[in-house]
Amino acid sequence: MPTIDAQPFPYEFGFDHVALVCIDMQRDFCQPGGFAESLGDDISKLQPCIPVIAKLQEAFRRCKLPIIHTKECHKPDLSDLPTAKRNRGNPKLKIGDKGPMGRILIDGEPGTDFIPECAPEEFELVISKPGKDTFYSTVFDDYLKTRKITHLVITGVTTEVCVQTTMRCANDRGYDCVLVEDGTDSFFPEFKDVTLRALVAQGGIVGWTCKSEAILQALAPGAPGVRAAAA
Ligand code: TIU
Repeated sequence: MPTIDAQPFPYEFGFDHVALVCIDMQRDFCQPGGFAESLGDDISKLQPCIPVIAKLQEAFRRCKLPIIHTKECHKPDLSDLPTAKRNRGNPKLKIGDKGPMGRILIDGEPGTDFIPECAPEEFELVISKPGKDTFYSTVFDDYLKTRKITHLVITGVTTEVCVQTTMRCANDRGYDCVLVEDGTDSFFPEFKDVTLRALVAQGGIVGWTCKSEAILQALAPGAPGVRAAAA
């Protein structure tokens, strides 16, 4: 049972009960010419977490531990898109409209797909979620309960929107969550900083944060328990 360096105190997880969660590493959020950039967001701010998440995915795959990928998107008929969400933001370019990489945030469109650096592999769970919260209107909770997963290593974008929302909702459901500090980014670095601080304040009121290196060390070949988990 590894115990890793974390804030506000060490984080312990069992190899049989942990999963990596990669939130919304989608082309429309992270790549040039996508939805976010067309709204004026600075996508360069989201680039640092990409190689970190790729490394964590590699380590979880090597240890045969589950990885869950989410994408924020809606059905082509927009039946799962609340009018309030469609009308929010820039009125010139709405969810469902034709954007630079296909219909914006519609499942199956090129811009909605994962960036290649962090893309799912065969048999990894992909959750298409209509909300910021990964639990809302998805199989996430059922999947975790069926597999007896109790500990979530959380990564993705953006820190204060879908990442924070998912972590708070997971915490309320009893999951022990650690957010990887260098495995998440925001268009607004000051929001990332304050989110990381807020999550662990008051004795870890929402959970833990850690550096990716702490997770990678715990999953490194030869680390205690790793060989057994990979067998
Ligand atoms: N994935 C996610 O956070 N969705 C967003 O809309 N984030 C923004 O920061 N806009």
